Amino acid sequence: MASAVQLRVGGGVGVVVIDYPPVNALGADVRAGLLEALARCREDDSVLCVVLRGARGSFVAGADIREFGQPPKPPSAIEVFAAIENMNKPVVAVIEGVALGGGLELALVCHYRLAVAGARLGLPEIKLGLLPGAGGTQRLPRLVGFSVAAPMILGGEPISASEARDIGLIDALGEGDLIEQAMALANSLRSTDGRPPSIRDLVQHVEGARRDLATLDAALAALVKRGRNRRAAEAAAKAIRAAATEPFEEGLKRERALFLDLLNSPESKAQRYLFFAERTAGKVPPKAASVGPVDVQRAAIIGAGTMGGGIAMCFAAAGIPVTVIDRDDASVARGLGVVEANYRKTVERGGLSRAEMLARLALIRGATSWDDLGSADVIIEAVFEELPLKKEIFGRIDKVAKPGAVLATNTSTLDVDAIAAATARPESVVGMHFFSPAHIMRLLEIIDAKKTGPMALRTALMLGKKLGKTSVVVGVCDGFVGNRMALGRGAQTERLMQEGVLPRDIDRVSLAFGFAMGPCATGDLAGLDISWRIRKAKGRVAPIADWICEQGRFGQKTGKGYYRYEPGSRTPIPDPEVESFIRSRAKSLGHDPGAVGDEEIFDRLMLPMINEGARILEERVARCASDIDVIWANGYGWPVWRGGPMYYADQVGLRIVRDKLARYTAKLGDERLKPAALIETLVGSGRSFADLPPNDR
Ligand code: 3H9
Repeated sequence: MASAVQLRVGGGVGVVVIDYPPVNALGADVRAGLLEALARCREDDSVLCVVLRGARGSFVAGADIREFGQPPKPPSAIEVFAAIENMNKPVVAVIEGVALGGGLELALVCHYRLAVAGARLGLPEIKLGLLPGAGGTQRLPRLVGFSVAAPMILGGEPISASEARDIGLIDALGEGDLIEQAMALANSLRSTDGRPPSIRDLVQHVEGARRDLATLDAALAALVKRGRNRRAAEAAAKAIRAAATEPFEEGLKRERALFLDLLNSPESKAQRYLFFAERTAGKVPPKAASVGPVDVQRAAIIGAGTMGGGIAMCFAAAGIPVTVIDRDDASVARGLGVVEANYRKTVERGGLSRAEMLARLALIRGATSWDDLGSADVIIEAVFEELPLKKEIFGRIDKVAKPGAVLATNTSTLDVDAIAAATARPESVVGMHFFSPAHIMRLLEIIDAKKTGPMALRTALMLGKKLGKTSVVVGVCDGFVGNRMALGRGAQTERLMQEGVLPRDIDRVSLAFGFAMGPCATGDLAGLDISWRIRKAKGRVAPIADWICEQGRFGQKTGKGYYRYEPGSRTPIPDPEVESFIRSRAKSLGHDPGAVGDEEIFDRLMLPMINEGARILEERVARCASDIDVIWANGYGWPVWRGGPMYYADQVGLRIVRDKLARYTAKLGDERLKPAALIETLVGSGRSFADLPPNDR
């Protein structure tokens, strides 16, 4: 038998163990091994019951994603699953760790399911631009009902073992001797005709859904609307509907056809690319490979503003006690008040239990005294974006922090080398650039400054993982990767407005591409005064953006920015005051408002980002193109089903990118649009960004 699956027979039970590192995915060897093990169990009269489990404390993480796009290798998952479902002896899935995607589908063809506390169960295929392709869309609704199954399939979020028990996805929570418990379960639930029960035969939920298809359709339509990859969401909804309207076998066929269509879609390819890109980005770089991270038992944050509070919430969610320090009691109280209000809103929405809120609040303490810093293993500075202030703060931190503590700055643009130089221990200083709102946004840019030591870097990476972030290590430059590229786009946004293009047109073109928000609405959300302050400090001028700030229009927080907002609403409404200013300014500069078409707007927003990304690679600020894509997909609303800006450029073709950049350089006389040397080199050698090996930063 293939070593990916082991069978142990004894005491009336056949224990089948899937052992296929790293995550027991259902690769070809696993599928073949399962068929063989089942055949042996079927023939062996001493086996009364089969237990299926995963090695190394985890069940199965799904299909082997690395096999997608390769010629299919028999046996198929469908074939193996049918063999399990039709087995003449009960098969019990014992779930530890994760049962995801094809892993949960495997558990659904078993006759009984048992999961231990801490296990996570779900169908995350939608996050890869797919739908469950081995019966998940047909069996899950039959087992737990359509109203529970549909959000699990279209949302892709896994649930806990106790939630799974509550909705009837598993038969029991496992504890103690799991094999014995599995056997007892199979015996106690044995059906009267002696044949093990199959989910495919359950009719109650199907009949219910058929009686009220309008409700199902409305629920599916609402979920599709929320889907990021519309094509995958629509396909998943169709498959779920088929579970209600078609016989089981027909539903399976429908699901399969929809799955195969998605598998070949450019959207899913892009999302699968991002899946592996995120894992590559999270790897410990060689520089930090030989050291262990600091064991972070206690954290401190300096600055109780929006960022500081959000970061504190990340620590509390990870169970790490954190002290938030600000200059006076009022600032601390204000900051912690915002944190508490955020939690309350989440509790009201059902996103957190009251008990969990209280537990998290108990982990966050406010203080005004710097003495508290002495016990922290990591200190994160999150004060205003002003270099002299940050340097002064690091000088003070240096005096009170314990030896070996990691000192992190949350700067989004400033020179981490200069900040580190304010201390006598620059090797302990690292950048940890969280994105706002910090407790929600997944991206963490970790800035590996010139003197950042391996321990500080390793700790930042470990913390990123603990805090549930997607981390990317980058080097020092103005704005690091994300903001530096956004700055390139920002310059063109400003320039387009000077030529009479309205914020709503810029945003419309961005939304049509798939961005969750356009750059103008994003600016309004983030607060326009922040970049105004940075521009003034750096002596930069942006006539339209500056005028908007001079009118006191700082975005949503003042009820107006590029747009206006009704009280209590976040919906941007085009504002005639701004639009007439833009139009008249354009005319005074000799431009014809309305002359720039959508294609040019799109190119001028997109190409500067790609060009800047190429320069970032040239300068080794980022390790590889896919790291840049991870940053944009996780921190800047880039549509995941388009992979990321560098991936997108490769799909368009670098020659086209280069030629367009050259054309806009000539037209606009803007040197920043001149094709980066790296793009010229790659075009010259017929290569793409993806062909570049990771550099050794
Ligand atoms: C599916 O099932 C389709 C079916 O409906 C139809 C057909 C049956 N395949 O994330 P980590 C690798 S679609 C291959 O760093 P963690 C990953 O690349 C699938 N490889 O660890 C990495 O490799 P490396 C539906 C996989 O502990 C290593 O495992 N399932 C797969 O933070 C460790 O990964 C999913 O979408 C895979 N399925 O998290 C689940 N999964 O070390 C996707 C992981 O070489 N996976 N790898 O870089 C996950 O969510 C997380 O990886 C998991 C572990 C929670 C499992």
